[in-house]
Amino acid sequence: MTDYELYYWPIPFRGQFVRAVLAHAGKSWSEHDGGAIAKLKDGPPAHMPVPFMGPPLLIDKAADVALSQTPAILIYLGETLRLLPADPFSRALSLKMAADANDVLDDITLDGGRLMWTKPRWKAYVPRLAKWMSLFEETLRRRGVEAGFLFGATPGIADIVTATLWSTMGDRFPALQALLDETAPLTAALTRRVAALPALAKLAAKARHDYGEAYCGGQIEASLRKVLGM
Ligand SMILES: N[C@@H](CCC(=O)N[C@@H](CS)C(=O)NCC(=O)O)C(=O)O
Repeated sequence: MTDYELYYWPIPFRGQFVRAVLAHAGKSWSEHDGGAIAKLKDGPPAHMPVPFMGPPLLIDKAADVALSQTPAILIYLGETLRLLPADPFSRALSLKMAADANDVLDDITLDGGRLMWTKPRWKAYVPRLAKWMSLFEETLRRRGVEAGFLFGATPGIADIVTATLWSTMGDRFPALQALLDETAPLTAALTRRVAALPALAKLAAKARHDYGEAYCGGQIEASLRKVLGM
């Protein structure tokens, strides 16, 4: 009997934010395979635990509630697992950072593979990816995050999401890790600190074991690997 049920593809992409928060909080969850996700997603809304277009979808069994939309799930977990700061502005800033991280994933997949990466398209995009990195960096700089975490003495949703975004990407694509190290050193350092926390390091090792090199999956990942010369 697990605490949660997660519907997400067997890849370390958007749903990895949710896995990371659950792992960090010491919660247990079970996952459904691709067939079950497709059946639910393509079935009638009346049969859905929550009306949703795309996974992740999380069911909190004890509370008997279900949510989709990654930032909504993250904020719900932040509230219920006490991983959000106390003051309203910092809470909203945590949501803003989760939404930014989710937007980066839309960007790097060209909105879920509506188009494929080509060399010219990637070349034109790299400054925007570097800009995303420098936006995280500026937030960290303004908050003076040199050794600790974004909103206090312990990691919260914003730290976990930031670290999961950049560590998963950097681990799969060394060229993008190099871009992060060069463009956003505070962010790279926070990412290393948070990703090294035992529960998150264990989750990353599990992702490597379960999903191999996979990142966002599908043809869009193949095109990303191609433009990165991999
Ligand atoms: N805005 C949604 C996007 C969800 C989404 O795009 N999910 C992808 C996987 S990363 C999917 O499989 N979508 C299928 C679809 O939209 O039909 C979120 O933040 O959760």
